[in-house]
Amino acid sequence: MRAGRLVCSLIVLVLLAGEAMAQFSPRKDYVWARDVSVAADPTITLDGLLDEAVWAQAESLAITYGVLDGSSGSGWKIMSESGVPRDSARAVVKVLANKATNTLYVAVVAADSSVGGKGWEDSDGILAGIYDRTRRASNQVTLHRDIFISWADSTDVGTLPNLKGGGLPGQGVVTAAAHVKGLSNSDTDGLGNRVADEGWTIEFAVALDSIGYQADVPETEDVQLSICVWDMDWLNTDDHVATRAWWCNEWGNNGGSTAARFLLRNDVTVASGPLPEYAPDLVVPNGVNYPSITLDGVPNEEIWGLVPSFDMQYGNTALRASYPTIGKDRSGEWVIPSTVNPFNAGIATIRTVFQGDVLYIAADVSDRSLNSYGGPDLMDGLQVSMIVSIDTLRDAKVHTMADRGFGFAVNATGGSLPVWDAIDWIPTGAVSYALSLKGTSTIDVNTDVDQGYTLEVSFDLTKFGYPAGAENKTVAIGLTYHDYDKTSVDNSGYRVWWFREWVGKSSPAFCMLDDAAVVVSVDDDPNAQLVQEFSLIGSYPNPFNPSTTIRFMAPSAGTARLMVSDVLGRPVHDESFTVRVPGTQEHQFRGDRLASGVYYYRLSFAPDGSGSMQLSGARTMVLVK
Ligand SMILES: [Ca+2]
Ligand SMILES: [Ca+2]
Ligand SMILES: [Ca+2]
Ligand SMILES: [Ca+2]
Repeated sequence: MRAGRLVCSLIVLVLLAGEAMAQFSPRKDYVWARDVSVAADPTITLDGLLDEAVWAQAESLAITYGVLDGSSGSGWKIMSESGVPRDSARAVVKVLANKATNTLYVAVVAADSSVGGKGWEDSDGILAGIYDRTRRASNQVTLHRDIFISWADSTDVGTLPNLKGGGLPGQGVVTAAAHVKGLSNSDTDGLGNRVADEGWTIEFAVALDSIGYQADVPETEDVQLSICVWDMDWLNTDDHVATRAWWCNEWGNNGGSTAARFLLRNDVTVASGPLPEYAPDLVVPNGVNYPSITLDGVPNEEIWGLVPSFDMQYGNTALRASYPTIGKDRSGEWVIPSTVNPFNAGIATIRTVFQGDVLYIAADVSDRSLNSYGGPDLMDGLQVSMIVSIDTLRDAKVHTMADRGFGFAVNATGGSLPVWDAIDWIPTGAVSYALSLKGTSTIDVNTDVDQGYTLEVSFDLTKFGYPAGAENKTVAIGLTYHDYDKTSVDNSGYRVWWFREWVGKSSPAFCMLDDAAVVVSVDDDPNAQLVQEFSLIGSYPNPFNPSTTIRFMAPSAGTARLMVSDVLGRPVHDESFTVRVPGTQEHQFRGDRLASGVYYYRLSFAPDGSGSMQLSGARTMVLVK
């Protein structure tokens, strides 16, 4: 113990106030819904007319055929092969909320020279999907309500669109009304002369109670609602053509790609002025001050011990509930139905950092049964799905950004096996990775207990369409941790995902490689006076050779004791030492006289003069010589 010295290393996310925040790349997958309950007249009458004064104070966004709006899932398409759109789909979406009635209001204002339609493909209107929290199950995260408001079954001249969809209407979720500027379902004046319409307006309300959202809350509520605008024109003429354009997701939230987010917060009102920042789902810190990471599968570089982490584990609903924004809704798990219990879910600890144009992801996985790749349901490994910002890889028909899934699996010899898109992208240098087994782990041996593996993956973002040196790059990713266990008592295959399970499924996390979030070490602990209780932080590096540093927090001066045992529980080290000053503590442990292998350690702490003693849980460290 370096007695008496307040030594610690911790991450400082240097968020330079003001200017640095303004450099955040604007994300395009959300819109704020201002509360109208504070307005002099908060009444919104659902009649398709936006003549209420509060609509003039609504936030809005444009959905326009042929225009990229910056959201990874947005796109457009033409429904016929031969037609040429002259008056393609375009609309402005406006949004409000009323926290007193817990209602979301949405208006869609479309410009359209030929309003109406008939049949599924040949109609005007919107297809939207709203994520329904009340229908969520642990392994079913995409349950949603379709909102389909169109002229699909309205063939008579002058009729208005129908409201239908999954669970609608009649269940009190959505109420809608429309108004036409022109003559719907007819393109002529009855004398054979073409008559152009001006457009249509749809005004609808979502009863938020019915789908598990709350508008009157102090923290941001992320209502997941995407909108696709359908436009059929000149149905009975040679110019007949139908087009669509969508914000974030073509098929509602049941489809792949991105969930659009309507944001609610009780202090964001029509009177509250500038809108708050909406933080990224994950801030990836900047490792510019540290040596380049060596991609050897062993995340023992100092910087890996300093960056934040999060865990993934099957069956851990509390953990999932701790994920940011829509990660609470979209993260989930799946298990092979025939799985034989008992089943002992491991933990994957994920860390991210970037250096220059390279994004690094490290996983530290505890796994008692390692097995070589036998398919997506029977593998040990990690999958990273990523929306790729390369314009040449956009889908030729729907124009959405490309979506790729990179799999990194344990192979039969204890090394690594690239799967799915990793196979094609590794040779280009865009993706690199290495995997390392922990301790005495073996592959496909079902009579022992393994410890798991560690993984380091890198993505050269210049090969994913990002300009070299670009500031504050944003990346949409999802992570899936696959675990297959086969022992004398257990045969289980499952996967756990953070934000999204697969390519093309549900919504990725919006991650920002924040130039200003610089990882630095400091020889001073500003939080030392705030330490309330004894806690063991962990050891770095791990694996180690020959020394590692154990960090813990002490609330006062006292005596600490470090106890180390081998995998069979035999003590190999027992040492007491004095803590002179409260705060973050470091204690070095050397393994010179020990053999390679897995060791467990626990720490106890007795505050001076208290007569009591606290004991930490056991942790694992691996000595590799
Ligand atoms: Ca109205
Ligand atoms: Ca039309
Ligand atoms: Ca390394
Ligand atoms: Ca396993």
